[in-house]
Amino acid sequence: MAPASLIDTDSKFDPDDLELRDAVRSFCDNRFRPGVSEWYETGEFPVREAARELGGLGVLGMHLTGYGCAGSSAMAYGLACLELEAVDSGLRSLVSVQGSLAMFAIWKWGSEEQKAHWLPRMARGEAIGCFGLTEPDFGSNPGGMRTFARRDGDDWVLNGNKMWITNGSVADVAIVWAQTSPQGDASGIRGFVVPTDTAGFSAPQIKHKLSLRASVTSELVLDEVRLPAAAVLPGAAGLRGPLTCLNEARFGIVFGALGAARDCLETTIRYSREREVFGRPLAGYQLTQAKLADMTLELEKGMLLAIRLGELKDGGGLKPEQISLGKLNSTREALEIARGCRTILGAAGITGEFPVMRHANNLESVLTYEGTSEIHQLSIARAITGHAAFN
Ligand code: TGC
Ligand code: FAD
Repeated sequence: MAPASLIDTDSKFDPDDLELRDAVRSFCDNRFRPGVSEWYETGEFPVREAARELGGLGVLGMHLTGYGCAGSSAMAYGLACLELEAVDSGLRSLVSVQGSLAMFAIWKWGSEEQKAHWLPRMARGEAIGCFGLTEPDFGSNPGGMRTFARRDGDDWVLNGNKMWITNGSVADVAIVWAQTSPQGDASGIRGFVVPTDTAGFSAPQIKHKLSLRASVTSELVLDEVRLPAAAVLPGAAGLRGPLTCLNEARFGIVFGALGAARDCLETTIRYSREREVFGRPLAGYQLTQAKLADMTLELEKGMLLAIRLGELKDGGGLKPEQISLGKLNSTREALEIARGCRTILGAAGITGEFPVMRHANNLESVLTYEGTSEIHQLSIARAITGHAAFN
């Protein structure tokens, strides 16, 4: 069990949400924790099997309503993300991309046919989704995307490349964002539901990652991919379409990254009490205690911010710049905590025997995806100054 929070953050959650949190924690500890170090080392993660099991647990699209989704509170979704990421960021990524990006895009912007066709199977983990926004030359600035969808009669024909796409090569369906305006107006960006067995679609896996190794990351290649008129997401026009989905996944990361931090801290407190240096436990030295106290403080502060954002989201009033505060804080501080914990573990900290360096390496990706720290700083600063400094 995780150590109790010194400020009893559990008292801020509903009993039902805590019950769900405990169920996710226990499932992940039993099912995923034992194998995760090896999956990370080999870079082989059984996505399809894991998706079915996570579907059975009810966490895929859990905060959506209808179509086989649980309709949980935002807070419960955040807590589930926290427990998933306490095992590995790759596990939380799977759930984020499936539920908050691919399923949410269909749920929020899709037609009734698209929803009925994909969502129940995706909620059960029988169909896997991916979300293709980033391109090789357009990551932080997706508005410049070059993937193009042209009309041909009633059909759409897609050409282009997406990069760094989680679950791309194992997905059954890809949500692909493409420009439809020859002038490149941001308002021309549309979303397409692309079954991955469509001719012209391929998804080579990206190898040699040193972070998020228990997760599949791929390129998407779209070469004259012909889709019927019904493949477009009717509700989404402009950059607002994909960015609205990012809000959902970023919210999950606010809680999720703190799970990785908690796991590092728990491991390190245990280690420091057992490890003897100069004849007595490492935990008894003031320098170690200062580090542990500071890291505990950051984790508690991070939880308070996450809980406040959860309250705002459950109340229906969470704004993008508020999510940016949480995403920036949780990822930055979780990475600092992981690195601080690594120093306390000494040489043992660099091995896979402990989860700390794996979390630290994963958090480098988490710091970057779903908007880099710099993008979130700019988003916060735009809200407080009224000046947009992105370009
Ligand atoms: P900007 O002019 O600010 O906005 C264009 C339109 O979008 C609206 N908008 C938003 N809508 C909803 N939510 C948000 N967060 C929004 N931010 C902006 C805005 O109101 C406007 O709408 P309209 O109707 O007036 O046209 O756009 P910009 O081009 O200046 O860009 C803003 C910026 C830089 C913040 C945005 O491009 C951005 O967030 N960039 C970061 C890209 C990013 O995060 N990519 C993530 C890809 S997916 C991923 O990483 C998955 S990782 C796997 C995992 O989660 O585990
Ligand atoms: P760039 O945009 O090239 O940024 C490089 C550096 O420049 C960063 O430090 C950035 O902060 C900084 N920078 C950029 N603009 C500014 C500015 N205006 N002012 C100051 N500094 C700036 N994308 C998807 O669409 N779907 C996915 O499923 C997905 N999964 C991912 C999984 C992993 C493991 C990783 C690592 C990435 C994934 N991504 C995914 C891509 C991710 O969203 C992008 O990597 C991210 O948005 C940053 O884009 P970039 O890597 O092109 O960096």
